[in-house]
Amino acid sequence: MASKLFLIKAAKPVGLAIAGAVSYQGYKYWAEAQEKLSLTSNREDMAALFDKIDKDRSGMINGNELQVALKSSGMSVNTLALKAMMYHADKDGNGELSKDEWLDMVDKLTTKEAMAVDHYVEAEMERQAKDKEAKDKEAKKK
Ligand SMILES: [Ca+2]
Ligand SMILES: [Ca+2]
Repeated sequence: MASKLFLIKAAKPVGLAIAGAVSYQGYKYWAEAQEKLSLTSNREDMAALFDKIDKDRSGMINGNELQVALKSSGMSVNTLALKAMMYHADKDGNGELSKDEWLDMVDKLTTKEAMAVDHYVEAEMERQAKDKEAKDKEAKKK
């Protein structure tokens, strides 16, 4: 928790830092959803899943549709979590997920690079926390 706060303080500008934090939270929820929704790297399956989640067949997945899909797979998300998820995946910012945005998100979750990025973020947070600890110790010595 402390390392997360530090990351927010360390990054500038503040608006971007908060966006980054929300996006990171969203990513965490997506990682959980990956298991629940059984997301795989099979694009055909994932395109079919998109159509299944898109209940009104608008060609877009909105927040409600995502929430219903998650709930029926046993993952209940609150409004904030849902917003973070949509925020993370909604590249053009129109508030809904197109099939391309959906497939990109699934790709990100199911490729090895995505896992590497996730580990990188965690490692970076840890490193910053340790840096701060070391600096605090150094400051006390003087
Ligand atoms: Ca829809
Ligand atoms: Ca969109």
